[in-house]
Amino acid sequence: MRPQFSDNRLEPIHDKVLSEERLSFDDGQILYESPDLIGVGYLANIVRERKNGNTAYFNMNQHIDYTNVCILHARCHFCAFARKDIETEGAWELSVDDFLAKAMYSIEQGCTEIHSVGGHHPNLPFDYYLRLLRTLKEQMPQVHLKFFTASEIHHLARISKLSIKDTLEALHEAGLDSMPGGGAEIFAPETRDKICRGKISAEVWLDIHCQAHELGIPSNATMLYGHIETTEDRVDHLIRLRETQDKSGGFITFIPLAFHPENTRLGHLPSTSGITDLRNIAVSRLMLDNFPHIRAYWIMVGLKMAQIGLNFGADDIHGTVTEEKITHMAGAKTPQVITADEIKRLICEAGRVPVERDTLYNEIIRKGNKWYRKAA
Ligand code: V47
Repeated sequence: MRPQFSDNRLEPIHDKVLSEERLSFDDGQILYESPDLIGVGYLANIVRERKNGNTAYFNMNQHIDYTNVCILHARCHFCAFARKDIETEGAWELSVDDFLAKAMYSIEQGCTEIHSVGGHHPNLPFDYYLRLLRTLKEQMPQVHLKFFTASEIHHLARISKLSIKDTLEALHEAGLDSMPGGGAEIFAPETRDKICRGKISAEVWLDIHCQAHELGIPSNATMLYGHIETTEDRVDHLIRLRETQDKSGGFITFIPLAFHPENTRLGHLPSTSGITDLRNIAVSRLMLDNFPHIRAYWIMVGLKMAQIGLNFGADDIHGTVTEEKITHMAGAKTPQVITADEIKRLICEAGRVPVERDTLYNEIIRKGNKWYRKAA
């Protein structure tokens, strides 16, 4: 039975979704502007269930940010995390030993992934990053290390005086398993320039991910929404990611990131609404036809919205986290940790089937304190 859309511009998009035809830039604009959010969510859910059935994924992970000292601290207007130097209030740098101690604690709690990003530190030598990865891999070889945004990789290439490819290869060899999707912000050059002048361009961000994919390092992608970007900027961002994925194929998950204004230089802007959050989840599911997974990142959209997001295109709710800085320093009211049982309860209540995954979406099986990856 065909649904009744209150916005008839969704009719031809519905036909395309049913016949698995790629959506155009104009379709993306309509999806962002349509007053029929339920209709947009219905369409996204078709793609979500086609790709991932009734499953909703989560993982047991820990965020450990090695430093927030950042040479770009004055450039990124959306950031409440960065500090000028270690003397500034709220700044930190973790030694390899401190990092290891935090990671060990998480591993004892059953985490399968460490997610780590940091500022572009002016003095930490390249060797610090290699030692960090090597030490963790030695101590916890079964744990997946998802480290360093493309922007950090660019910084590391600069301080090591290596090419991007050689930098990635050295990090991979030291233990890097995949890269998170941060640093993408918004690709459209005029808007990007206004919110983070001097940060790597869209072209460089995309090229670094392509090079990582060629070396067998998969990655995620993000888009920061809810600041000064236009709907054209959002559609442009999604299409650039889709085109890159056509070429390189190494993106795993797309994570729309809801801007949190508190303590940032964009603090006059309002927080995103539930409608905007759900729409970004749904439109990304529809436009990114070649991305296997879309995440409702509960840290940023809240647990309640993430739960609803599972019926608006998302098939993943992120993980247990333990300690999160980037969003909480910008005023997030969500908790910093949630138990696996609570995640499972929320997923079941949303009518989905919870599956614990590792970073690459292999199912995790647990027996007592032990876990292993289910053979495909
Ligand atoms: O690049 C910074 C964003 C990103 C704010 O790949 C902010 O699995 C909202 O990318 N309000 C880093 N967002 C986080 C990130 C991420 C998170 C979870 C999972 C993964 C993954 C990646 O956070 C930054 C920037 O776009 N950000 N400040 C803020 N005030």
